[in-house]
Amino acid sequence: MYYSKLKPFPPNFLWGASTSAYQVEGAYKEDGKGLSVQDLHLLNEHKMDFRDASDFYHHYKKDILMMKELGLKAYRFSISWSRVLPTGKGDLNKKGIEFYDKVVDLLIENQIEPVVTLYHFDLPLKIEKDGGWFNRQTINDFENYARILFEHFKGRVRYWLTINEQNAMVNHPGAVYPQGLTMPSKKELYQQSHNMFVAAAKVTKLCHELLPDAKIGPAPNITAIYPQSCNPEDVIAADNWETIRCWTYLDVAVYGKYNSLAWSYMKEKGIAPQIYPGDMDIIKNNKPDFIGVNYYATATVAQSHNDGTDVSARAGDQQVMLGEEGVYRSAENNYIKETEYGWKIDPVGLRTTLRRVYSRYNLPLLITENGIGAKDQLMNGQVKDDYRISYFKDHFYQAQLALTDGVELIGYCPWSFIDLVSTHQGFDKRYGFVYVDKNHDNRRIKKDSFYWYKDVIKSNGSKLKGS
Ligand code: BGP
Repeated sequence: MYYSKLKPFPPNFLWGASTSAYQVEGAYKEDGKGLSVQDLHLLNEHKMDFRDASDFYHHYKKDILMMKELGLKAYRFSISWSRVLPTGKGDLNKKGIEFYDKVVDLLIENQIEPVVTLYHFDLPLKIEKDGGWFNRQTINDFENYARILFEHFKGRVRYWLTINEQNAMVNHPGAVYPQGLTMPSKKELYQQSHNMFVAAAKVTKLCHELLPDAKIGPAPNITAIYPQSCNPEDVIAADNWETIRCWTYLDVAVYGKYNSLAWSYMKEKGIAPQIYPGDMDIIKNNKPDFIGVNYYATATVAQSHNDGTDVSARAGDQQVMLGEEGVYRSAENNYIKETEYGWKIDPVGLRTTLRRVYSRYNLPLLITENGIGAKDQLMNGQVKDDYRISYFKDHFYQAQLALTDGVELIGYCPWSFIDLVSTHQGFDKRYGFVYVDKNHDNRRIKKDSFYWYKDVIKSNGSKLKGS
């Protein structure tokens, strides 16, 4: 639909940027921090490990001042559970929580709203070894950890995210099961996921009780799935995968019940989780206040052949759809360009995704991740990332169109504020507005996109147009 006039971004729009603890902090065992599953990532030619990351732990003051210079209204980051509670439970690590005190206070001092993710892929290793999310005790441990944070940051943190990309952890468990850990079966993953739903609902309840002024929600990886053609069988395949990959997760969180198609799928595959008495009541009675949307790229799929060839051979990550026997096959889409890492660049898909999420759930939406990973080059002290500027120009414009469509979009936190360790490609793949020079003591260099984004925020997005 075309509009003669676009709705302006609201005056309190949360122009932000995102990171996660294990991807930026470094200091992986400093000041009493316990190990998380992410600390097991091994070095190889592409993947540096996460032990040093962007060394935000030692650079946070300068980094937050750069956020201020950028004009950020919000900073979405995660707290490392094992920095606060080294084994995931038991005694509080005072120095660990003090680090987050300093971060939160400095953000507030600079009028930057902290948006805190409780758990972003970095389960404390001890908890994982005791059974991880498969063990129902982890639900209680997560609740205790959240209680500590809610009580501690009361009045300071008003936006909370429960679990980052629960759906990516089910569909691409490699991100959270580095070498040295046993990869669970699919059935176990679905049980873990069910336990996470219960944990998120309990924490949502706690947040509402302890922090009546705060808002809390999930942050799944959501993307519209296109059918390869108007062949009705392709349409069914797209519906299958969009439901199984995306809506299942939000339907449980928001409506308090499993999507019927997703449930039929789980039954057919023999992976339906065991639901314990009281689980669905807790979930149903504790709905999120908003939905965090991590959007990178749409995907295109075709009808299943169901002949043993539906799963493609190429290696997958969270945006590459591999196909699933009897459910869907991955397909090409010649209308859409892609990044050098094979992720589709689909700004219009962002508008479609936001419209679909909003019309299904009618809750305010916060874009908690979106961005382009690239092999940025530092030359003569500069990073000329015009491709990133063009990416965000197009995506911000489509977000404004979604706003005009009526979507209640409260903010946009691109991934990422600063270069950080990519989940799959280490430091080769950079996302930040700020470059981290790994060869010179992690020094920071503002990229061209930093200055461009600064103007966007300053003008509250009033000069945007798609390229
Ligand atoms: C999301 C994760 C982030 C981040 C991002 C980019 O799925 O929530 O933690 O990693 O994807 O992905 P990658 O690092 O694999 O390029």
